[in-house]
Parts: sequence; structure tokens; C-alpha cells
Amino acid sequence: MRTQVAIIGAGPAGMLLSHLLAAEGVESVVVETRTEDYVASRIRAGILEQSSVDLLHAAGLGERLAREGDQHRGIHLQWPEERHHLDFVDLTGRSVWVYGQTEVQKDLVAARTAGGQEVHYGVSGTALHDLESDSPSVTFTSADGAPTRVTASVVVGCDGSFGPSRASVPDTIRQTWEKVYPYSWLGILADVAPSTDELIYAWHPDGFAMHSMRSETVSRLYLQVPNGTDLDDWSDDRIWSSLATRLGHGQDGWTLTPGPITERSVLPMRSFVQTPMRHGRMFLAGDAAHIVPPTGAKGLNLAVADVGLLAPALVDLVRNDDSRLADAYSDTALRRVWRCTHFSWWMTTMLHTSGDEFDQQLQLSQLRWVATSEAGATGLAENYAGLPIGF
Ligand code: RFL
Ligand code: PHB
Repeated sequence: MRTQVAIIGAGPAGMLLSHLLAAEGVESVVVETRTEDYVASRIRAGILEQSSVDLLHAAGLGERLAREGDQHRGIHLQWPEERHHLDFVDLTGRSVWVYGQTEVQKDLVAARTAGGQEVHYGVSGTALHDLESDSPSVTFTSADGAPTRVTASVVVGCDGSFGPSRASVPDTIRQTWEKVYPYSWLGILADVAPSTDELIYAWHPDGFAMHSMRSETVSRLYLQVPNGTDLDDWSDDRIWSSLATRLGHGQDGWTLTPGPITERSVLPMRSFVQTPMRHGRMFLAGDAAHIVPPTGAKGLNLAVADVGLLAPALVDLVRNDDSRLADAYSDTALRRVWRCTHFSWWMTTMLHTSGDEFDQQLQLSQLRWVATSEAGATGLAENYAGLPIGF
């Protein structure tokens, strides 16, 4: 089959790209290894920054987000005996929204289904071909076993951290940077009302902890754990009592209410960037090009920002044969990618304990500065609430 843009991956990057292209009359085909249900129910990001929310509204995808999303003015930053609220709206005029990636995905799928988007779920053996030619293609075996080729003007790799697109850039051209952190997160979803109005990021000598949420009745919480942690070693009681200790249960009358745990997983943490984000007629967007540790809440937001830049560039390229934005895409996107990579590393290393006592004192000093100096707080707020898309 033939289309204008072949998109690999039906996660938020791929589905948002197909939506933005369709709004400008550019046709695409999406291929995805997983099932629609699997992609829609994967528990991942929870925070949307201002520019992501603005983009979703501008794309006509903001109706449920406006109704069901929860706008937060800032976050609580804490360490033993101290909790400080950073108000991003006062500091930068920008805010963030609690609206799960699962909800963003549902809105995208609903909009693309209404628009008649062709999405091939459950494919296998995805491969990219002829990327340096004017008619690159993607081959795969469809869910019912048929070998299939999609030939296009452009191929976009939105296939996340394990997809084949990034490796299709020749080794002589691509450059990669990677940092693996010496700790993981144990994340839980619990059927209990959040014990906090806004997110709590907590430094503690036992390790980092965070209290996030999905709704008025569902809480999302994380604990720093060693790499290689086995979930079987963490009973519900151990999880809740560790969260209570690290989040400061009993401090100034604050209490953590436990509840039934409905999902749990261990997430390794790494930073990764591959450049350039384009090779010939193949472009990379989202986790396919870069991974950040979740501490800065940037992964989904970076995927949205990439696509926000890429969609108009592809419209110009395939509709008007104008390659200026496409030629600038990689450099423009990477400016923001490196900013968010730095911010995510900075939040991660400020908040996670490594066992080094000298580092601990530096972390506490930095936390005190960020929480109590307007200059320090504004730096965190500006990065967390997010810089404008074209930054
Ligand atoms: P995705 O969502 O991984 O989607 C890629 C899709 O490509 C498919 N695929 C293939 N399709 C066809 N052929 C192949 N060979 C393929 N190989 C793979 C995959 O099945 C998948 O459906 O990447 P995308 O679209 O770039 O979106 C990125 C985000 O999902 C990711 O950055 C965020 O979830 C990261 N993240 C967070 N980001 C935030 O902005 N704020 C947060 O609060 C936040 N919290 C998180 C997070 C990620 C987490 N995990 C589990 C990694 C919290 C967690 C726990
Ligand atoms: C989440 O709600 O899953 C979440 C929130 C903020 C983060 C990471 C994850 O920094």
C-alpha cells in the first residue's frame, strides 16, 4: 500500500502525529506491534506541562482534559522535618496538569477512530527500507499473517525505546549518549484518595519517595529501590510503611492513607539521546530518540513537543515540497531534548540517595536553596512547568 507518511508506533507520539497530519490533509498509516487495549492501558506518565496542554487544546483534543484533568499550581519538595510548596504559577505564570498518559492515549485513539485513521495493531517483524531514497518503505507481517509493505514519502519512527527505527540510522552517522542510574523506582497504583493536594517529591536517607495521583480516588506512589529489586520482596505492608517513613507520616500532623494496591512494577532509570533525529526520509520522535528518568516528568511532554515541531515540518515537506522546517527539525528538537535531559538528571541526582555522605550534604544544601530562594525555585519551576515548544 502507499501513503504519505508511514508511522511506526501507536503510542502518544505516533497517534498525535497522525492526528496533526490529518488536520492538515496529510494521510498516514500507523503500524504497532501491540494490541490497541495493551497500548491504551499501559500505566505510565501522569503530568502534562503547560505547552503540552496548549498543544492538545489547539489540536481539538482538550475537551476531556479540561473537564477531568486536575490543574496543579506546583509541587511540594521535602526532606526530613521540612516540606516546602513551590508555586509555579506565582514563579513563572505556568502550571501543570494531572492527566494520565492512559487518558491522553484514549483521547487520541477516539479522535483517530472518528477520523478513519488506518492503524495496524498486532504486527510483527517491522523493518525500514530505502530511507535515503524518495520512496522509503516499512514492511511487517500483519496480525492475520499477511506480509505487508507500506511505501511512503516519509517514515517516522515513534516506536519508543525498544523499536527498530533508531538502529536504522547507520553507525557511521548516529551518535548516542547514555547514563544508567544506580537505582530504580518501585511504582504502585492504589485505590485510595490521594493524601496530598499536589505532588510530593521527598528526599529521605532511606531513598527517594514520591506521592502522585491519577484522580480523586486513585493514588500513584513511587519508592527508590536498588537495581534488580524483586517485587516479591516487597509486601503491601513493606511498601506502605516505607512510603509513610519517607514521605513524613506524622510530621506536622500529615498522614499517609494506605489502600488496596492495583498495579505494581519496578522501573529501571536511564538517560539516553541519539542524534541526529533524522536520516534521509526517516525522522525520529519521542522515546525512539531519547529517554529520560521519570523524576522530571518530561518523557511524554518531550514526545508531544517533538511531534509539535515535526508535524508542520512534514506538512511543508510532503504537501509543498518545502524542506526548510524538516531540515531544521533535528537541531531544533535537540535543543529542548538536551534541556529536559539535563533537568531530569538534575532532579534525579538531587533527590535520590547514593550512599555517599558527602553527596548527601550537597543534596540537602541544594534542596534548601531551591526551596527557599526565589532564584532557585524559579529555575525548577520554569523547567518543570515547561519551556515553550520552540525553545
Ligand atoms: P511509547 O509510548 O513507548 O510508544 C511507542 C510505541 O511503539 C510500539 N513499537 C512498535 N511498533 C511497531 N513495530 C515495532 N517494531 C515496534 N516497537 C515498538 C510500542 O509498542 C509502543 O506502543 O513512546 P512515545 O509515543 O514516544 O511516548 C513516550 C512516553 O510513553 C514516555 O516518554 C512516558 O511514558 C515517560 N514517562 C513520563 N513522561 C512524562 O512526561 N511525565 C511523567 O509523569 C512520566 N512518568 C513515564 C512516567 C514513563 C514511565 N515508564 C513506565 C517508562 C512514569 C513511568 C513509570
Ligand atoms: C506519575 O504520576 O506517574 C508521575 C508524576 C511525576 C513524575 C513521574 C511520574 O515525575
